[in-house]
Amino acid sequence: MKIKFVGFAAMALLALMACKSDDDNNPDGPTLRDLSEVTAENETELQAYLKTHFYNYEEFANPTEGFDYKIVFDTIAGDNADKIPLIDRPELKDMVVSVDDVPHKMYILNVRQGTGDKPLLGDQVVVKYEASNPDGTIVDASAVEFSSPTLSTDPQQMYQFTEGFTHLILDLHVGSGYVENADGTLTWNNDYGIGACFVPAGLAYYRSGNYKPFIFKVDMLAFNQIDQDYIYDYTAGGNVSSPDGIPSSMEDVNGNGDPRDDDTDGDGIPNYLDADDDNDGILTIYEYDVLPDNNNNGIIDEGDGDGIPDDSDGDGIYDYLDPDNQIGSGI
Ligand SMILES: [Ca+2]
Ligand SMILES: [Ca+2]
Ligand SMILES: [Ca+2]
Ligand SMILES: [Ca+2]
Repeated sequence: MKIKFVGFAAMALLALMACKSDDDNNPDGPTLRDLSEVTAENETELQAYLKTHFYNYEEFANPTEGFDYKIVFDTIAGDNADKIPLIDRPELKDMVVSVDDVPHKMYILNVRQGTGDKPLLGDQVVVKYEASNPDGTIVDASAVEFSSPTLSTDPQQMYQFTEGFTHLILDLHVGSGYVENADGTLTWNNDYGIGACFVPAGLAYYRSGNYKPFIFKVDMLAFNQIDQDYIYDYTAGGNVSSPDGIPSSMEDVNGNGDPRDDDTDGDGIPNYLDADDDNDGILTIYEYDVLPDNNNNGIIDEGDGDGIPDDSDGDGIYDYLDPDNQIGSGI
């Protein structure tokens, strides 16, 4: 997929990353308020917002010609006194996410599901978004789409997006694609996922000293699988990219939807970043199914052509995750 980048969008991404990379352990970072206290305040503010505001659900249900398919929030008052508050909409759901053992309640408003597939954690996504506070202040927005992996290449960093924003993205499906215009711009087919989330600071920018709850709106346009493994190269004096043929989102060995907690060899590098998942000295790519020494049929470790994933020593562990057998043509 060909995706256009522009300077403004790239800057917006960097701003999000800079905020997220701040950390409790950073001696230069801000002294943070108590997380439980901030979360309780934010929950009260979000509840009040969701009870006193509605969104343009009638326009989405019966779109007039020229409707731009943007979510608009407004207060329930005056001419709008009879509107259904956000908190009572069937398309609003809540979930609880723990941060430092403090439960955080967040809300996802899934306005339109999208007709395509949905991304997994670790995929690269293309979205349009807007970040604001409940008082209406728009903090950050990309008028055009930008692209970023949802998993950082730094295993210590949770997400390149904030956690609340990531949960929204993972709830939405993409649409059927786009048309490329004569001038190179893209027009997305009008069937992509549209949603918003309402999150306390702990799932937004608490770690950078911003204690306000956030509202994120997202148009979910596209996603790609990416392959992020790296290896230390003594010649280069640092880590170099060494894709192993398995997309990051597929390196979720324990199947919990999160590739960050799968570290087969226990060396502190999760499999999605580890070019040799079982640390047997043979790179995963040589024990998997992508190079000429295997038959490249898309089945894990299917090297001998019998259609069954190879488990050479019969212990129930695929070769590429099994340190006590060393199958493959070499390193
Ligand atoms: Ca990989
Ligand atoms: Ca996992
Ligand atoms: Ca590892
Ligand atoms: Ca290996």
